[in-house]
Amino acid sequence: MNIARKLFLHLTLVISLSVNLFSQNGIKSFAEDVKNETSRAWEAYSKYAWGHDELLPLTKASSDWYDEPLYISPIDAYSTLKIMGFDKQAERIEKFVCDSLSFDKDIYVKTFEVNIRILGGLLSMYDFTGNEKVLKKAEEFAERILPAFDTPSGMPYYYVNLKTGKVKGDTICAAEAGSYLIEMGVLSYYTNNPKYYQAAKKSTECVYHNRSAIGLIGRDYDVTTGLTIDRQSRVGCYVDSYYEYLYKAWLLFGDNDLKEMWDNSIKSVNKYIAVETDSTLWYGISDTQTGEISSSRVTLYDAYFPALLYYSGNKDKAIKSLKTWNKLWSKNGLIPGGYDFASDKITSPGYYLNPELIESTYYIWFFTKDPQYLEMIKEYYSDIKKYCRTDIAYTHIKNVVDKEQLDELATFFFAETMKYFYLSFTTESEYNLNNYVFTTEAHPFKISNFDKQIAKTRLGF
Ligand code: DMJ
Repeated sequence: MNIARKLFLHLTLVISLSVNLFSQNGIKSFAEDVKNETSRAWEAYSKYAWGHDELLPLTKASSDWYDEPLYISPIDAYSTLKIMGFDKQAERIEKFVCDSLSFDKDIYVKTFEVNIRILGGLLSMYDFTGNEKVLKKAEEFAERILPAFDTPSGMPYYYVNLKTGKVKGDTICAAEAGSYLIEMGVLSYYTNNPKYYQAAKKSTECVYHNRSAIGLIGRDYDVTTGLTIDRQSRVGCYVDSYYEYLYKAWLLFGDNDLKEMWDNSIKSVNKYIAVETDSTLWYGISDTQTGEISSSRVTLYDAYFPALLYYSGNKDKAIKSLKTWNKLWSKNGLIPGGYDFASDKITSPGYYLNPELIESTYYIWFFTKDPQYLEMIKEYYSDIKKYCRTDIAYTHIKNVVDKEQLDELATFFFAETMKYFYLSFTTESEYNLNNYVFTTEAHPFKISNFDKQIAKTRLGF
C-alpha cells in the first residue's frame, strides 16, 4: 500500500472515530439533560404535591383522582427514578409504600388504570428491590381489585371499591378487559399462585373469542354477557394494550396460547385496518363484519403501534407507520389528541405529554441503530421542552396549534415519557429491550427473572 493511501485510510479512521465519539458525547449530554429535567419535575412534585396523586404544575398545587389520594405519581415514577440512578428519591417512595401507604379506602377506582399504574408500579419496585414488604403490598392491592373480575364473563367491572369490593360500570373497552396479563402474571409468578394470571387470561380470552368471522374485535363489551356491543375495530385508543399484552406477555412468560392469539389477530389487523399509500401507513377503524374502513380518525394513543409492529417482526410496516406519525408531529411541533388522516384535520387539539410516539421511535431506534430515529427523538424532546416546560416542571397543552398550556401533569409523564427519552439516549445501558419487557405503563420486568418452565406451573398454563 502506498503512503498516500495509508494516510488516507488513517485519516478516514480518525474522522469516523471522532464522529462516533462526538455523537456518543452528544447522546450523553441529552441523557444528562433528561435526568436533570426529570429531577427538576420530581423535586416540584415532592415539594408541592407529596402524598397526592398528581402535581398541578402551573398553580403549584396537587390533585387527586378520587376523594382520597392513592399516591399514583410516585408509584408510577419509581422505576424511572431507579433507572436514572435517583436512588435516594426511589428509596423514599419504597419506604412510604412499606410504612405509610394504606389501600383500605372507601373509593371506587378504575380497575384498568390502577392495575397498569399502581399494581404494575409496585411489582416493578419488587422486581428491582426484592423487598418482600413491597410484594405483600402488591398482593394486597391485587386482592382489592380482584372482585371486579367476578363476572359471568370474567371481564372486570369498570370500577371496584378498594375497601368493600363493591363494583360498578358494566361496559368496558377491549383495553380495559385485556391489559392484565403482565401485572397479574408477574404477581402469580412471585406468589406462586396462578389465580391472578388465570383471571387476566380469562378476560383477555373473552375479548378474543368475540372476534368476527374475519378476525376483527369490537371496541366495547358488556361484562355480564361478555359480548361486544359495537362493530368498530381498531388498534389504537380503547383497544391498544389488549394487543400489546398478547405479544409482550407471551415474550415474558412463554404462554403459547397468547402467541397464537397475536398471530391470528395481526393478520386481520393488517388486512382490514391498515390504510396504505406510497408514502403513508395509517391504521383506521373498520367494520368488524365487513372489514370496510368506516373512519379515518386516529388518536395520539395509536402511535404505540409501530413499536409493537417492529417488536413482533412486522418491520417494514412499523417503519412506514412510524414515519407517517413523525410527519404529523413535525407539522405542529407536538402531536394532537385526535386527527383525521383522510381530511388532514385535527379532531382533538390537546397534547397531554403522552409517550406513545416517543416509545415507538425508541423501539425502532434501539433495534435498527439508524440515527434518523435518534434525530426524531431529539426533535420530540426539544419540542416538549419548548412548549410544555413550566418554571417548576412540565404541563399539558390545550391546543397544539397555539400551544396554550393547561395546569396538569399526568403520572405517565414520569413513568413513560421521560423514561423513553432516557432509554433512547442510553441504549448501551443494561436497561434495554433485550433485557426487559416494558408494560403498557413502561414498568420494566427483567426477562431473565422469569423462567418459562417455572412460569408454566406458577401461572397455570
Ligand atoms: C398510559 O397510561 C398507558 O400507556 C396506557 O396504556 C394508555 N396510554 C397512557 C399514556 O398516554
